[in-house]
Amino acid sequence: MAAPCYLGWDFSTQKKHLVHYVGSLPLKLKVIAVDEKLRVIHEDNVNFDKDLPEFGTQGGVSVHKDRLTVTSPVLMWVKALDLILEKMKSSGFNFSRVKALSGAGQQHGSVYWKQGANSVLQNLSPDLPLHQSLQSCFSVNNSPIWMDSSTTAECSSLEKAVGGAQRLADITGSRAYERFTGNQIAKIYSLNPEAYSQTERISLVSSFAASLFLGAYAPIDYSDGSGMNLLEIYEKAWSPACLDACAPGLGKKLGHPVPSHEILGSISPYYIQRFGFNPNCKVVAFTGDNPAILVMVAYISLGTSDTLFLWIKQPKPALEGHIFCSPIDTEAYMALLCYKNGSMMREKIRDEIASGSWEEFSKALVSTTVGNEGNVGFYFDVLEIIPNAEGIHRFNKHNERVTTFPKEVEIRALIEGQFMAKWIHAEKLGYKILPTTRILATGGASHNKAILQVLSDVFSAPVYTIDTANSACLGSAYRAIHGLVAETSVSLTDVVKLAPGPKLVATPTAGVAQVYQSLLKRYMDLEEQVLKRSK
Ligand code: 5FX
Repeated sequence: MAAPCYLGWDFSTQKKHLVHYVGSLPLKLKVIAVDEKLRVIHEDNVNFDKDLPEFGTQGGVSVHKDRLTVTSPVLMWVKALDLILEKMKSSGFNFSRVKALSGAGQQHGSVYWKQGANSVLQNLSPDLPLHQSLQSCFSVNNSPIWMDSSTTAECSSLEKAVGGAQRLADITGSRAYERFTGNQIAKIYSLNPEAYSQTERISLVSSFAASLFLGAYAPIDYSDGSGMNLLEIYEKAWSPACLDACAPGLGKKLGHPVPSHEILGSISPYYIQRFGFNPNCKVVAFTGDNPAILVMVAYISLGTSDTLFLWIKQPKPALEGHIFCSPIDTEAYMALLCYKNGSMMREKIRDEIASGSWEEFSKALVSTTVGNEGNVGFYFDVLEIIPNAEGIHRFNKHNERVTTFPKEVEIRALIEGQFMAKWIHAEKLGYKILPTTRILATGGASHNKAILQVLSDVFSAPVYTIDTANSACLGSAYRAIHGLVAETSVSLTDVVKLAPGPKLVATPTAGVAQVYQSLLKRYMDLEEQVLKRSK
């Protein structure tokens, strides 16, 4: 028998920059195969816009006239899977080698299966592509996705129904967010009650994709389920109060959530007959794209927006950021914080005062001292998520507002400020920096050593980098392997030992911890001031 391999699917975003409001659209469906030594042996993708022009999407999505409603055609995802499997087949990929598969979906997006769809899934004809068999299986053809922000009214009524924003965060890990699935379902129920009542099952993009491989409705996993404003993150069960506030009979339509490493079953006979998959190939629960890449202790994506992922044992849900159940360890949690003024802000300052050159920018940064001699800055070109403030605010060492800083001071204030903000808000969500903490930096700025040094100093932890162009796919392939052995208490950390390791790029400078201890406290107080002024 040919050597086994594992597939990781990515039904999410092209670049792992996790940009909530700008750029980075879900352009492609991707797959990676790794062998037992975790070497990548095959990669493929389908570009939604170019390969499936009949759906008329831009970046795989359709932005509606109100600019707030954003959807993707559900059949586009199905057809993309048909295409990619055919591509793999024609390239000679040996499907019989696949021992297990798993995958990632963009978080929060939802799929509405019509009455009877499960039986269609269970009886797929191997002579037809999936999209032909499934074309009448959806009660809502355009799936709301994570970029949608049209449900402000539903968010308010959900928070009200459960006793306020903090109460909702305490139950589900997040206050109400427009893109979170419960609010999207509530909108569908109120605008189109008929479609809602015809719906037999509601999947997330991740569990929908798993259903396609399983040939039956796949359950939602705890981790992706935490992005719905519906799951009690400690009990790991749907919250009756949240379900009732969103739509009637919702619990039944969602099915029971499962641990993220659960083996859901063997692959559907359809894939065995049509592509030559091994009948023993296992489908491991799919999860969200962000959870799929959480394989390290702390993770900072320095993309267009900056995103911080944290591994947390005792979370403190707050009005900002999100707590999700960990996809790796059922006892742990992950926190996610997203900042809009990330790399775009750094680039803006670089262009304005460092002649557009990263070299000049870095030179200025290293020419200044840790702590910036007490000068602190807040740089929010667009309205920031955390804190909800806007504008540029500079303070000297006496906490007095100043209108300008010299070039070098400005650059250090920007970088130190961005990382101090992350540290402070991570701490608010319950994150503790331990001697074992490692920070994994990815995205554009992860190539800039001077910036990473500041990150390491502020967090007092070593910083590593990895190439993450395919991180959600790779994370999914590793999770497929982990799913097979999780029952024997092998941890994901053991599984990924063979993976190409992250590269150490910065360690904390001796003696700087004290400098930041007092500066972080000041930064927190000044942030309060900035927030008050922005209101
Ligand atoms: C996370 O909360 C998000 O909304 C995004 O990062 C999506 O998961 C992107 F797919």
